[in-house]
This record gives sequence, structure tokens and C-alpha cells, in this order.
Amino acid sequence: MADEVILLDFWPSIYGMRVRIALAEKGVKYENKEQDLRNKSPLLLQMNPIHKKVPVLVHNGKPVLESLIIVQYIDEVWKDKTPLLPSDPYERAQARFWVDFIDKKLLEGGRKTWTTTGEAQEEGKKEFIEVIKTLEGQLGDKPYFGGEAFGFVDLSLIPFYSWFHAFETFGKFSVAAECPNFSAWAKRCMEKESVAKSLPDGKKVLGFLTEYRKSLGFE
Ligand code: GS8
Repeated sequence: MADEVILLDFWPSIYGMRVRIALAEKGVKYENKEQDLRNKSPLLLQMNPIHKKVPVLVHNGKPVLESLIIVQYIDEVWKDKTPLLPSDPYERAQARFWVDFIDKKLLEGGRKTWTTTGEAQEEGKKEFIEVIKTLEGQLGDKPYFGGEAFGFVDLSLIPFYSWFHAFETFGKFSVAAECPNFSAWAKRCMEKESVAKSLPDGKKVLGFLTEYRKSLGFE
């Protein structure tokens, strides 16, 4: 029996993008069911009754939850094609550490660049750039965080790049000017078909976040 793979997703979701890239890297065919998060579908509530969030991977009727758990599940199930996590336990632990760092630090820093103004925003920009510089240090001279090949850290980080144009527009700063090596890495990732087809256009994200900001009371 062929696998039935369904992804409950929302186009601007950084977490959803991770899963899209993983499925594309593995060449897995799936049905993408776009969700309305303001009016959650019975399917989403049934598949993720605890958090009621996307992404959800429904594999042969069974839900897998949380983007990083889903990506690791995909890597294990479709293990013959394009490994995403390193096979060495120490390297795997290192990759998981950096992905954990990205989830704890980058999202929060990024959020402050577009949900605050004045001093708080300046502080947010500084923190955001510091996080990117730390990541840049970890990348070093390697083409990818995974070394010669695109891997788990690259896949978990690159979706943020589709939000950078919005961060930079609201915060009036440039990541490329401050972190050129990071920008070169991002462009390298964007050249991969699996990434390019999984990320929305930065201008579309800017439009989405502009509306969202207005609903929060910003002009
Ligand atoms: C986060 C998922 C999430 O926040 C993961 O999968 O890694 N830790 C989880 N999903 C958001 C959309 S993306 O910002 C979501 O579904 N929100 C709906 C809600 O909060 O009601």
C-alpha cells in the first residue's frame, strides 16, 4: 500500500516550511491542506487536540506533531534518501543543540524587531543581530551548517530567512550588511529547489505581517 501523507499547514508558518523542505528533500509526495488558524478545522482539532497548531503530518491516518519531531520522523521513515541528521551520535547531538538554540533565541529576537518601537526595537535589533553573528561563527567557512551537505540545522534555520525582509523593513536594518557570511549561506540554501519551492516570497510575508501588525495597533 502506498503511503498516504497529508500536511496540515499555513503558508507563512516557519515551522510548516521546515516540514515542506524535509518532504521535498526526501522526494515524498503529499497533500498540503492549508489551514485557517482563526477558524480551526475539525481535522486540525482532531489531529492536534493538545496544541491545536500547525504543522501536523498525517502519515497513513496517524498524526505526528511539532515541526522538529516531524522532521526527525521523516528522516527516520524515508531513511534511504538524503539523510538530514548526521549519523554520528556526537554530531547529531551538536546539530540538535543548534536547532534548539535557533528555536529559543532567533524567533524571540526576530519578533522584537517588528512588534516593538523605539528603544525596545533598537534593543531587539541588537539581540537579533547578535544571535545571527553567533550562528555565523558556528557556520565558519563551511558551505552549510551540516558541512558539505545541507542538513538538519540548515533546514530548521532557513525558513526564518523568508521573514527577514519584513524584519528589516519594520526595523530599518540590513542583515546582509552586518552578517555577509550568513547572507551568503542563505542565498546558497535558496538555490536548492527543495528550499526555493518551500519558502514564500519575502514581500508576501511582509504584506501578511503588515496586516497582522495593524491588528496589534501598529501603523
Ligand atoms: C510551533 C507551531 C506553531 O507555533 C512547532 O511545530 O515547532 N513548536 C511548534 N504554529 C502556529 C503557526 S506558525 O506560527 C499555530 O499553529 N498557531 C495557531 C495558534 O496558536 O492557535
